[in-house]
Amino acid sequence: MTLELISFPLCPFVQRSVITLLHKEVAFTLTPVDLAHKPDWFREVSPHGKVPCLRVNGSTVLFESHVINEYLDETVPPALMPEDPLERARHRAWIALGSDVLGDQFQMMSAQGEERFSAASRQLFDRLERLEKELQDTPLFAGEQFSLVDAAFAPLFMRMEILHSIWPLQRWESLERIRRWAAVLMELPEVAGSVTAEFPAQLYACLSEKGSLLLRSA
Ligand SMILES: N[C@@H](CCC(=O)N[C@@H](CS)C(=O)NCC(=O)O)C(=O)O
Repeated sequence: MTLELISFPLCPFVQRSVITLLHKEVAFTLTPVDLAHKPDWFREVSPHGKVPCLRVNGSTVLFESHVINEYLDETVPPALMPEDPLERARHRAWIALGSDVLGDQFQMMSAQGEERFSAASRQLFDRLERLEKELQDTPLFAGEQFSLVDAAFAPLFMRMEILHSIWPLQRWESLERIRRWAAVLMELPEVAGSVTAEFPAQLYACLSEKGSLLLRSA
């Protein structure tokens, strides 16, 4: 099986799939795309013009990070989704919430004005506080075993920690269980290795280019 992940270096949805591929120790290639100038071949393979896309065996192209990750999970051991259908559905639901929160985080990071920043950060932290209540006192979402929920939230947490180091976010500080979970995730080789050493500087440069309020307030 050949796996080509069509990617963009700063995309947290791509990172979810990179983490899953690294966790499963499966060989893959990365094809970066300039999202500001999408090439024709990319428009043809990606129905919604977004990354990640996974090209399997040089032909079939999958899109949507949760679909890609579930396909990888069904075809490459070890299984990272629970066997029990109800528990599996619960994991899918939290992964979907993680996608919404990534949207909030993007809005918060891109906001140039106080009003948009406050609305995005309020929604982000309200949702994270609900997640905090769901967590048990375990190192990872589902206990000791790594799951696709871990792969889904790790990119969000990595960005939160970088943002928090630039501009301390009080409500992030107070999410004790999430931050303990985040600390465990950041130590995992598949998470640490899912970005390059330049990632924090690239994120900073992107925020600066957007005129992010976060940097102006730092
Ligand atoms: N729901 C999608 C979201 C993917 C997404 O939003 N990707 C962004 C980059 S982080 C993208 O490709 N944006 C390009 C565009 O919207 O034109 C997933 O989970 O894969």
